[in-house]
Amino acid sequence: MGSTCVVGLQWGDEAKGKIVDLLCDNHDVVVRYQGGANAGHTVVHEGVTYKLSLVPTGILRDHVHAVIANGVVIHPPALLKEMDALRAQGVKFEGRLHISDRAHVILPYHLAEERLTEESSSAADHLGTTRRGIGPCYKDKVGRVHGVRVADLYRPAEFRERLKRIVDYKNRLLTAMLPDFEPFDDERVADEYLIHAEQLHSFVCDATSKLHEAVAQGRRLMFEGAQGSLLDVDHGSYPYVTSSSSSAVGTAPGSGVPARFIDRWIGVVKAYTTRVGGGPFPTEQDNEIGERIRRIGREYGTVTGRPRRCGWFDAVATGYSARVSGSTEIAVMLLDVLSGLEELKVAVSYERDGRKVDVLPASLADLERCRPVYETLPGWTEDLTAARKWDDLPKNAKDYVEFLGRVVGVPASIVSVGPDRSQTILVP
Ligand code: 2SA
Ligand code: MG
Repeated sequence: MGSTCVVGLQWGDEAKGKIVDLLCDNHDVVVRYQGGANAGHTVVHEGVTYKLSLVPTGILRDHVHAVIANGVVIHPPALLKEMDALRAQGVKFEGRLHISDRAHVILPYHLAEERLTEESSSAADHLGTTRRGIGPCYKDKVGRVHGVRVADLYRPAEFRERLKRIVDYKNRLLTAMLPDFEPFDDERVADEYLIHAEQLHSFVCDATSKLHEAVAQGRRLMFEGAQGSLLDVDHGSYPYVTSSSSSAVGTAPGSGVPARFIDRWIGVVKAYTTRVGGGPFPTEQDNEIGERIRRIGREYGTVTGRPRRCGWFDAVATGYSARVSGSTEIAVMLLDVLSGLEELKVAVSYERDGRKVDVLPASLADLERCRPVYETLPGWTEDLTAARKWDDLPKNAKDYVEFLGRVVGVPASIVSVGPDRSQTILVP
């Protein structure tokens, strides 16, 4: 058996963490390859709830090595805080957590820059980000001149000197643009980050080489996506996306491990759709159906607490992202949330200006004009949370799952009816 990739096929929060945790039984290394502390994974493991953000889910299993690879952007205070919280819950990382020296570092001015675009600019330009400095850090990475990588923190003299120039540049920009901006003191920032660097030192390594060694030794890797494929900077609903390759295409650039080593590509979907933040959402139900889903599914952002927008399953958007992410199977999560709805709708195509549309259009304006064309399926009244095998599910629930597989284009292999490991059904 080879390596696996687990990504969300919608706009994030598909409960990927549960699937990753389950599959840890058969994997040796779990790799985060993109995103940063904007991610929020809630995992219930042996009855205990863990909140993970930057640290890969695999950390909860003693036999698993957890790698924060080069494609991730790291905010050291956020990472250290998360590590402290996990330590307090009894998780031990020594020798198991590996942080890439090529990963980029989020600095305090990135958070200020995000305030600039999310608060001070015209409301029409607000994206509804998590304000964790993700976009500005990736911008500096691609822009090259101001990018700071983890390795840079271990050359203190050069780091101080370079930070002075960067902070001077950012201060001038931010003073001009942001009302009541307090300029940063580069020496203080450097002092603070050098202490963080010291605390993280024993975990920092050449993660790319470590992963290559693991592959050569026949270890099984699992790539854990954060956010969802429709938030991918290249393939998602741009510009309402995150700044990384959050679909499965990001595994290779984000880790240095070629995609040919991965043979199982799991696309995780919710039985409905949610989205947090701005942007088009054709099947959104801004009504009592959406409220019901939000209430029963507890659909609030794990990082920001924002209520998530809720709606019907969108097979146009999800079929598209399954193709982009090369999904070989889908895992259908939170099926139990739909119990009690008389009928269920699934968008099977869109209609724009009287014409049928089967793919996600590139232009935001076009996507905003798309109206979903629904197919209606009968619901079920039974509570599903006690179901443990396929035949425990009512017929209409089985038909719904099979229908999703058909319209997305890859079969459903796993169904989840609750957060616990035991609430997982393998589709025969
Ligand atoms: P950012 O902060 O630059 O990545 O925001 C850009 C868009 O990406 C969305 N985004 C997310 N969507 C769903 N879940 C995410 N993680 C948290 C969670 C979010 C939270 O698990 O609930 O707590 O609010 C996540 N991270 C980024 C974001 O909403 C923007 O639309
Ligand atoms: Mg989440």
